[in-house]
Amino acid sequence: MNTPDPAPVHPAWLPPEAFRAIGGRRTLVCGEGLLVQTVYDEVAQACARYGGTVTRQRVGAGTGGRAGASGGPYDLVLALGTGGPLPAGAAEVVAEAAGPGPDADGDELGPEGFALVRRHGVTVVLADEPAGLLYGLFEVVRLGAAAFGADRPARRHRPAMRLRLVSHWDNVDVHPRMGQVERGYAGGSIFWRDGAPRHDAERVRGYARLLAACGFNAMTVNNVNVHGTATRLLTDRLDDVAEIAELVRPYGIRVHLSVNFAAPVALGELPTADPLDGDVRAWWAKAARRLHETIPDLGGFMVKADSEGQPGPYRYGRSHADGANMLADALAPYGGVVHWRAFVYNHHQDWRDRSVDRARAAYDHFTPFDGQFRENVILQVKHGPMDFQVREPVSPVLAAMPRTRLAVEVQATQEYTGQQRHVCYLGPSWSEVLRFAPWGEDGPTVASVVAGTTGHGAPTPSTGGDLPAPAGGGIVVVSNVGDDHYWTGHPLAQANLYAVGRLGWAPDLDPVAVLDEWIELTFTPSATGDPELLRGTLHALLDDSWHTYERYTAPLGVGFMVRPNTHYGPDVDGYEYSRWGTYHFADRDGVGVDRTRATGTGFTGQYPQPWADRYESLERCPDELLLFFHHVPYQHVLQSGSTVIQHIYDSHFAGAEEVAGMARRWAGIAGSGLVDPALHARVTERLAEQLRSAEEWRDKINTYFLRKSGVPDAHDRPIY
Ligand code: GCV
Repeated sequence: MNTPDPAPVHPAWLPPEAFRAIGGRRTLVCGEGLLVQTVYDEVAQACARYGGTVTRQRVGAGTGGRAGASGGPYDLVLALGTGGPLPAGAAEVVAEAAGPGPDADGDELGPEGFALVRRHGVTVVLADEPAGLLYGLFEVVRLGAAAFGADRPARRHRPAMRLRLVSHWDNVDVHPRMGQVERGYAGGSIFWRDGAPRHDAERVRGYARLLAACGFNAMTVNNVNVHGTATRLLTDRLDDVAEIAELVRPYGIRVHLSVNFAAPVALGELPTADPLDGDVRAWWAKAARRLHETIPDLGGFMVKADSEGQPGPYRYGRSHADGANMLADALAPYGGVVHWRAFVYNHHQDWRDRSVDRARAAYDHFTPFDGQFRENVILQVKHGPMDFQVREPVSPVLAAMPRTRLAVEVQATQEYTGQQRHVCYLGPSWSEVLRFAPWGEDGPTVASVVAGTTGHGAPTPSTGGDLPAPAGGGIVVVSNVGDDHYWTGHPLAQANLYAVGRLGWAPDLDPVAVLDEWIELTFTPSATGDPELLRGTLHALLDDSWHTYERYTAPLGVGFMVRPNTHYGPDVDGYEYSRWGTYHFADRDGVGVDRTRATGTGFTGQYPQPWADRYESLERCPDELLLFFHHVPYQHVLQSGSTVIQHIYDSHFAGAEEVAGMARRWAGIAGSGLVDPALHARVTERLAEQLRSAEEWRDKINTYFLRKSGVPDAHDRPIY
């Protein structure tokens, strides 16, 4: 067994000080269940530190009600609605929190919802089920002292999406090229080391707590590329998964497992993995039964099939629906789901063949099967049609499968956005994706598609009429966490994980307000000095950092000008003549990919109106996506009034300049006591690298395009 790292792990958005407001008060916790116990333990821990009291009231044995209402008075009551008499004072407030019953839209609080109200000096959180109480507790933590101030009218909180899952690309064995965590920029895996479990219970438990506090309820524990030992997590290494499930269960996090579609063959048990073969189906049914005997609340499987060399149903002449449904049938008796990834494309492309377009691939592969997937299959769609570039249009698949449960997949690990060496707060980017309205302004959003609420009277135009929405598949985020002291390598990258959890819970939240929550929880409670200076500095660094990153890297939505393999730093032609299908087609006359119906690959036709026409039109296509959809001459005039070539120069100079400004701003709070000196030093070191890299991007990109186009910079700045 490996020895856990003795260094204390950074508390991230749950430092003890964040519980000060609760810990100094009198709390009553009412109800039964594992998660209610967690709520009690959390409050008890806070009280031990800050001198408050907590009382636990259980349902009385044999009475069917609470074993008598405990005295009080209380400042905070956290109660399950199922519980019987409450102390005087609290009871009326609870009645108000319980409200008149279901909302106007007919929804109950549900398994994870809660109501929060403050009246007559008592703050009450009421939930129908234990998970709701836990989320309610973390809402009180977020509110801090404000939870105990002025009266608050009763407000119901429910997650928009039922499934909010963190996907770990953690390898069990160390992969020769990808290491312990594929695309991981925060050290080793918190679960695995060199083919074995790490048994670092404290860290895993702490992680589950952080996840619950920002709204997640599920995670996978191994990479979607399943190799070697990882295949056996399904069979003889199942106990390793059970150990993790046990640790995260008290925080309402369910474990899912990434599986190898060809596991029966890879494990040497069957000659085929054909999904229609009776023996194969029986093999999976047995595997699922064993899994659920060991981990009764296992959430299900995640599968990367027929993608980037992973095995899948194509090998047997079967469809993705055949493959996914076979696994879904195996899991159905236990209520499990299959997350089937739509990231399927030809990765042996010839750049000269303009008829193939990687952006088209997911739609072409999957939409013919709309309506053919089982109800417990979730098609997991990357937010853009390519691969987590800093700017992509929203994937058209999300608007094209009204009879399929869809999940949107986003990437917190900053594979293409600076690898946690650069500050790049992605909340605004994810918010744009979730708020995107594929059928036009007044239509449903991506958030409602993946929440499964588009059927509530909203048209699902691909079928021309109203359809009941399939249950939503929710949001999946590729984790940015490792065994680094700060969890995420760059301490400020914690904000990304926090934000995506919150946006999965409430996609309408303003990402800058979410950032503010994160700042308030993570930094302010322990800061000495002027908290407004700290808040201002962090906002100055983070708020617009996604746009800043976009400015100094690949322009106008063209993407993929990164170094092959590592995906860090600029290499304009690095992927231009390779097999991966990621081209920008820059030549002496112009740049960009013609994806129009009129003269290009026809990708614009995969969108519903109004976007199909808007993207098709050179005049109306949004500037920031122009080169994704069109090949244009360098002197093409953007809607902004600038030419493409001048925009490239200007944005690259501006982006690098902004990073220099960020570094100066951060240096301004050195030695102020506002943040821990070690954290300050870590961010300083990363900002220095970000500045170096941004200048490298600026110079490489500008030089490349100056040389290609021969058009000088209007401001005659040095370009080298
Ligand atoms: C897990 C990109 C990454 C791969 C990743 C893949 C995926 O291609 O570079 O490392 O593999 O996406 O999402 O499956």
